[in-house]
Amino acid sequence: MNTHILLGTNLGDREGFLKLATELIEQRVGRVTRKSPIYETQSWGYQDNDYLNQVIVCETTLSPEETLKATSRIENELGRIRDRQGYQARTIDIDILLCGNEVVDSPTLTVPHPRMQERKFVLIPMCQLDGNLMHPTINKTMNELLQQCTDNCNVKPYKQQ
Ligand code: PH2
Ligand code: MG
Ligand code: MG
Repeated sequence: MNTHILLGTNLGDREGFLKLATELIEQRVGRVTRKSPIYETQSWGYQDNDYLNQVIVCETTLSPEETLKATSRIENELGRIRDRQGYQARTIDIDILLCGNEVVDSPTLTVPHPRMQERKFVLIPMCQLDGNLMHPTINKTMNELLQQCTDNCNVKPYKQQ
């Protein structure tokens, strides 16, 4: 199954954390077949340092719940600290966006990611990978979702890649 995963980081060696997270995902979840460009993005939903965001596609035989377990462990190993409620700066955040066309709604995991369509820092890299990809429950393409998205947080390509 093709899993789309969003990486986000706004603390420490951001580029290094993207690279490390991708390597660990490749080892433990499955082959990483696609990577979007990296974007530098304004913090969405609260005031904080700018993020680096990237979407990767991973070919996996794990179930979505098993993927979540593996990615949560990677977040912990890369020093992510969750010590209060709400958003906070993080070395790495690994969010499952899509698991093929599967729909998951459990107490620990919701797929498709319930807020992806509200966020340009997700939709812009998704469109770079495949603007014609259909969202499995909204039934609109990534291009259509980006066109109708009203988020005005800044998203710009990061350096030369
Ligand atoms: N993640 C959040 C909250 N805000 N803003 C940006 N730009 N990128 C993120 O990955 C991000 C965010 C919660 O996970
Ligand atoms: Mg997140
Ligand atoms: Mg998360």
